Amino acid sequence: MARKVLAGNWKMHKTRGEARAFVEAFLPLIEPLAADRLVILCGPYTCLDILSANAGPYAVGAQNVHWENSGAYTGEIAPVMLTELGVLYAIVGHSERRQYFNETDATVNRRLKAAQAHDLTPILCVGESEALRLAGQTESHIRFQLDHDLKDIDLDRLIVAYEPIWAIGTGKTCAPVEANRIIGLIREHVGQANLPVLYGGSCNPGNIDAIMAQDKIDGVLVGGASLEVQSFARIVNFEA
Ligand code: G2H
Repeated sequence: MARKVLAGNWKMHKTRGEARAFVEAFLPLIEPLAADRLVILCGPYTCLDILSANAGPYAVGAQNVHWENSGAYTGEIAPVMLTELGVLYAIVGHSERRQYFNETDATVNRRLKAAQAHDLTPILCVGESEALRLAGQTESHIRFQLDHDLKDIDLDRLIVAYEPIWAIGTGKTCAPVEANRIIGLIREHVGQANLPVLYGGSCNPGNIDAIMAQDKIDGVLVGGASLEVQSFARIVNFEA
């Protein structure tokens, strides 16, 4: 049976000291980790070495990755800079990158390719805005993103996260059955039966069991609720 993925996306939160304290308190709460689970902590770049030093019970992820290995790209991070720190995963195309930093499907595709070329498993985020959902364009928008983002991408080394933008950090969770339906469509459209597809958007200790009870959802990408130790430990230890 494929492992369930419980990924925390810390976004621009946590100093090095806070990351150290989190890991120290978190490890005893997830050990022994159920054999059917994979925990990934996606911290800010400045914390990745701290996360790697304690990795094992969990794996380390970054929140972005550039397509070049070096160059005049102020503020960006190269794949080799991440792999050197023991990073195994990289979130690509998060809606906050698309919305605030002009990330496009074309740049998302380049980042995905670079990640895979350096043995980083990308976690591609797709999802619709509230306006698109209200206009009945959820499915067509996601299909468009998948078609463009995944051009020439190895589908065997990929995780996709369905993150409806209207549910991100808003406290509005997508109903688990609806997330399940869209995730089924994503897997079908990509055409890869064993593609891990996660749900993301206001996931928390109160809704994790209902989300994970859905048959097509392989895991979760968690923002706010991954910042606090007890909260993320409860999510990781969801009741199957
Ligand atoms: C969606 C999610 C993590 P949150 O961005 O990727 O954040 O759980 O805070 O809605």
